[in-house]
Amino acid sequence: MHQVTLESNILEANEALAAENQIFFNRHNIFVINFMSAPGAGKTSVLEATIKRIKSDYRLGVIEGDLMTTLDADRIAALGVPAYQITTGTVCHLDAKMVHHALHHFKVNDLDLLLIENVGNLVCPAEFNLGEDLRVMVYSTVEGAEKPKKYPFMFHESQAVLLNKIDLLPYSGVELAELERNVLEVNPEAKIFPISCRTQEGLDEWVVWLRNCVETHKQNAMANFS
Ligand SMILES: Nc1nc2c(ncn2[C@@H]2O[C@H](COP(=O)(O)OP(=O)(O)OP(=O)(O)O)[C@@H](O)[C@H]2O)c(=O)[nH]1
Ligand SMILES: [Zn+2]
Ligand SMILES: [Zn+2]
Repeated sequence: MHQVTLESNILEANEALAAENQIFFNRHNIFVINFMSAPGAGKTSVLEATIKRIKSDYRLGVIEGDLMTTLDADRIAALGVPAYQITTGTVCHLDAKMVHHALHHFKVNDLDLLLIENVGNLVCPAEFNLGEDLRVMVYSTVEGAEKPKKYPFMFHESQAVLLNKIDLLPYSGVELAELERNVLEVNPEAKIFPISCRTQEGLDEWVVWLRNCVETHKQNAMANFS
């Protein structure tokens, strides 16, 4: 019982800070994406593939969340994009306060898009709002077609679900159509992209959709402003 109360207090406090982040992002015209997945599903690989496709059109910044190392931020910095690594120690998700602090390490007036890679964890990152505009889940198809039913929350909370590593499908016995059905059962609104960061299949389609989201958001923001 105590634990439940404590958790709801933590989540409430986080919501308040996330709302502040959102106001800040809107004021600075920064579109923010929160990438979530279980460990190793391919978040950093998706970021690399996405950045290569959009970096000439948008001014990018990346926040990396990890328990220990700066390995992921090093991979992003190698692409010439400003990257800041939050090392959470034992905390298995990012929260709004950590993102707020990380923002001090960026020139926020020079950002169009902020890409956030959450800590690899299939459960609690989806509970912590960061003030983002878009939530994207990366799922490694080889983990099984049934996982959306067993771990529904992150699938439910994401606007886009990237079904990664489809190059491995022939070896895994997982049926893509069944996996897609299960994602849609949990989240009928989800936009699903089967992709492979190894072969690059499906990534162009994902980036077309992403660009469209960003442009729609910009137009809505301008309409509200005028
Ligand atoms: N075969 C195959 N391997 C992939 C694909 N995408 C990523 N990988 C591999 O999967 C492993 C994990 O990829 P990452 O991009 O580091 O995954 P991540 O979600 O960022 O991992 P964490 O940050 O540790 O949670 C790496 O060895 C990648 O090379 C893919 O589409 N196909
Ligand atoms: Zn990563
Ligand atoms: Zn956690």
